[in-house]
Amino acid sequence: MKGNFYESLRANKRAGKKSVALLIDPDKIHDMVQLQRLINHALESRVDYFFVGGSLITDSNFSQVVQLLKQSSELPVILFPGSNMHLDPSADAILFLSLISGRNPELLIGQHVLAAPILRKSKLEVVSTGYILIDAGNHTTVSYMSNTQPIPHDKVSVAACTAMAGEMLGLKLMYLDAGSGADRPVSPRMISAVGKSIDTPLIVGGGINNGHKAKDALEAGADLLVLGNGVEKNPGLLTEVCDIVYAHNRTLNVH
Ligand code: 1GP
Repeated sequence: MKGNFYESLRANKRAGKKSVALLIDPDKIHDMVQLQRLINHALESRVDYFFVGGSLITDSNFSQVVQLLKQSSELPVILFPGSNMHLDPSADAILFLSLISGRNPELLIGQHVLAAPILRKSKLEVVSTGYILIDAGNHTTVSYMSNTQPIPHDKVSVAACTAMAGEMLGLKLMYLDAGSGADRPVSPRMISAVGKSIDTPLIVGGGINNGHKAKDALEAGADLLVLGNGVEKNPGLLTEVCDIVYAHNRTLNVH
């Protein structure tokens, strides 16, 4: 399905349809049997996308993970890279992340320059994404690894103006992230303010570890929810959140 990821997000947003991505961190996959079980669970739960990535990947099974995902399902596999080393041409698309909440030039443009010629040769769909880190109440790996300060949890208008500026710069997608394993997810108030400030699809993730938090984020205006850590701890969460999204989409008469 190369070339369709962004269009699917746009079409879903126009229709008011919500979706769910399961984030797979290759470092937390110890063997392919474990991954296959997770894939089967995700398919039964009816997730929409697989995201693959992590802020720090120390294991070398990145490509193996992407390949098994591609072999086992038709669902789009989207790279969510922590650095320019996390590229794999067999995926469908890549979130070409610019960390616009931070002021680290390496993550605003530096890594992108290194990755650009590799991406140009690949068939990956490249989706420019404004990546906005929000303070989570605890120190997440991403805030440490990115050497940036997240936007304070209650500074709603800073987040909204950051997203607005990102859209004006031509970024096609916005990702509000409290970071993996966040104590506090992004607040519904902030999601709502950001959503109202931009026309691009809005991804929200970080610390969504129960159905209430997922529902709050959806109702506030998230188009796509990303679940990672919470599913590792409680696999039932995935089905619970997918059921919430499915029920919402059924009211629109789209599935
Ligand atoms: C992290 O948004 C993702 O970048 C998912 O966060 O692992 O906390 O679900 P969790």
